[in-house]
Amino acid sequence: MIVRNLQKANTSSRRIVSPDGNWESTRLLLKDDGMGFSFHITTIYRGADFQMHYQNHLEAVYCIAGKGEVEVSDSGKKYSIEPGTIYVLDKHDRHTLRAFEEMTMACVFNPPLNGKEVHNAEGAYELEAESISE
Ligand code: 9YT
Repeated sequence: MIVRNLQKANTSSRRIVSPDGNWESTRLLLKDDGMGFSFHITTIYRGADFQMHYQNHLEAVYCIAGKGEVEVSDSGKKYSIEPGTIYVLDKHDRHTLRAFEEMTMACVFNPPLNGKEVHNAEGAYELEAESISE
């Protein structure tokens, strides 16, 4: 069994702060854990407005707190995000995420992240990345 605690993980190398200033994410479960997915608690900072395109991953994002919207780039369709909303990028959808308030999200990635990933120029994570030490 694996048991971890978010408050403790927040003070470890599991907490990744995005260099673009839009988000931070504490990665509670990663590839090395062998579950076939990774699980993160992500904070999207208030005012963030950025595009992502997870070409190499599927992602599900559940909103725990805060308010925002996600816009699907191909269709221009916008969906409000509030506590209880889940959006699922089942088609590797290019999308823009906007935070009207700071948002707390639970994120699941398949395949799992290694640990240190931040977005590349296209808003994707590479499949190869450094893992974390603890
Ligand atoms: C919702 C989203 O994709 N935010 C970017 C950070 C990502 N969830 C992560 O790496 O944990």
